[in-house]
Amino acid sequence: MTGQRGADAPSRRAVLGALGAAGLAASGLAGCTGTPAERVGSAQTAELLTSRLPLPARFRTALPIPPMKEASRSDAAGEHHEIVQRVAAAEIMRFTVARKASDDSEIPRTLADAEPVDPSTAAVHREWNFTRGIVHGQRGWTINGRAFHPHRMDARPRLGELEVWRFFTDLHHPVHVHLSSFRVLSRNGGPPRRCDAGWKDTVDVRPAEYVDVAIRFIRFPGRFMMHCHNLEHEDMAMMAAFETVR
Ligand SMILES: [Cu+2]
Repeated sequence: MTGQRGADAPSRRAVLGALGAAGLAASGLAGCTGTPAERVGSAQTAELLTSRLPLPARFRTALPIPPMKEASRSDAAGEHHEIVQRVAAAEIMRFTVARKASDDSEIPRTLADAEPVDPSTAAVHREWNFTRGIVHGQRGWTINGRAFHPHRMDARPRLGELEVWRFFTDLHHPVHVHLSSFRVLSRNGGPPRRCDAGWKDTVDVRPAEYVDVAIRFIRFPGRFMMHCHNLEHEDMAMMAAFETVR
């Protein structure tokens, strides 16, 4: 966040950034400043908004979190628990707009030129199926029916080659890939959503959906991860390791 918690702010444009580490990251900051806000960047794990602050005003930025019941967990004794998230909103920051300031800032119509990718040049297509499954004999979450194992490489992408990865889901899974950002090509075979534009580190795959992304790993050979960004799911084995090779 720019500014400080509870601090005075001038009446000019503010940029609010939030890095999310919630169990389920389906949340948003939109509208929280009391003035129209525009999204200038987003991934599932981070959101960037800008808004011109009115004078005088006091407002709080709150993070609305939809009520949800999601995830289940088995504890060490094998006992099964449903996790119910009841938080409706969390207050994360308070502003007092206390002094006038000139501001002729404008948001450009185009924020950045993301170079086009041509999926027809992809060297490899891979499919990743995010579903409930059995993890060490208990209910958990799996990718392609398998629980995470740190020494098993589930893919070996060649550095520099374009790949198309298709993510299938049973329920809602925000899919996060380490090392390289990717571009969302399509959802359920149709066009991507508006929020899919630009480079992404995570794609929010909705229940019973499949999403195609184009990804190219460059520079670093080694072992990396992909996983569902829902903490309860990644903690219950919904991760896969892959190794980039030359
Ligand atoms: Cu998940």
